[in-house]
Amino acid sequence: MGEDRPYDDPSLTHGICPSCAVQFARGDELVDMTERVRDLMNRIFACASRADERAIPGLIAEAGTAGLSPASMLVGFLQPALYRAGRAWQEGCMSVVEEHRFTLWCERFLAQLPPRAPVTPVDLLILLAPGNAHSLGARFAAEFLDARGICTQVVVPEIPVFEAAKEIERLRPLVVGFSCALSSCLPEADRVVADLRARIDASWQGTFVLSGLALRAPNASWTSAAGAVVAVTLDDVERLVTTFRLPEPKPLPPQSPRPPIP
Ligand code: B12
Repeated sequence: MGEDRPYDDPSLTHGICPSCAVQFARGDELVDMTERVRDLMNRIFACASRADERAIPGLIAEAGTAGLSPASMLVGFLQPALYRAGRAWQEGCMSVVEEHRFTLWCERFLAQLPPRAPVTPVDLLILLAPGNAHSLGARFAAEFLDARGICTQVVVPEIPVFEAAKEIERLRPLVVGFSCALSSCLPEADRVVADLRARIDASWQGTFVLSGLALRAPNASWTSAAGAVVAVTLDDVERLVTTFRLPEPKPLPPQSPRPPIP
């Protein structure tokens, strides 16, 4: 079948970037590290299920010692934990009360992460779509995009349209994103986009984007009647912001010395 010696070398070969391959010349240390992180993930889920808030500072410190950034803690621990909680509720293994406690625990965890520095100028302002109480998604998105160098501000909970218009005129972000968790949010957010276009000072040349859980399959092909961009992934939003950023001013070509005036 094409095997070659040595047959008994089970070292990690696939999926490791070259710098990690050098760092982990032997696979054992890398495997041990993933075990440590997996164990931490399980303890986070257990503490959230018990609503044990006293455990939060210790868990954050432990994750920091393991080299995880706040964004990695959110994407690696809390987001899958919330997904698991949602599944448990769907399958009838978690009551509504337990799910609410779990979610509150996640909010407290998020609140205890090191604060993000206030950012200006703002690339992306995230607002909640009308009727969307799922504020965690919008706040997580802000953390992740900030970690990718997209200066992001988020306003939760939902605000009225006239307040949104004032905030957009004040911050003048390149992109305004609406977080839509429920399918019913999509036409509502679209209505607000049309309303905001009519209200906001015409000198603001930014664009609107709709994103969030509601735009996963089967809604991914949903189109906005108000002309908002529909973003399914954070990469879509990152690309959009990047295209809107003003190009860096090009350095002037070296000037030849002016000839002396005769
Ligand atoms: C936590 C939760 C709640 C909490 C929210 C608390 C809070 N402060 O956020 C509470 C208890 C309030 C809640 C209420 C309800 N919920 Co709920 N909830 C969830 C749960 C378990 C997790 C959601 C979550 O936070 N995920 C983690 C975040 C980080 O992921 P995310 O939202 O996808 O966000 C990511 C991306 O989408 C993206 N993103 C999000 N917003 C934006 C915005 C921009 C601009 C960008 C670029 C990116 C972006 O970035 C994030 C990071 O990757 C899900 C289950 C699940 N499987 O997801 C159900 C779920 C979303 N809820 C659901 C429902 C039905 C409800 C209720 C109607 C229940 C009820 N009968 O009362 C209410 C509706 C309340 C309302 N009006 O909005 C359904 C939605 C089904 C659907 N497709 O319509 C789900 C899927 C559960 C289910 N399986 O049925 N919920």
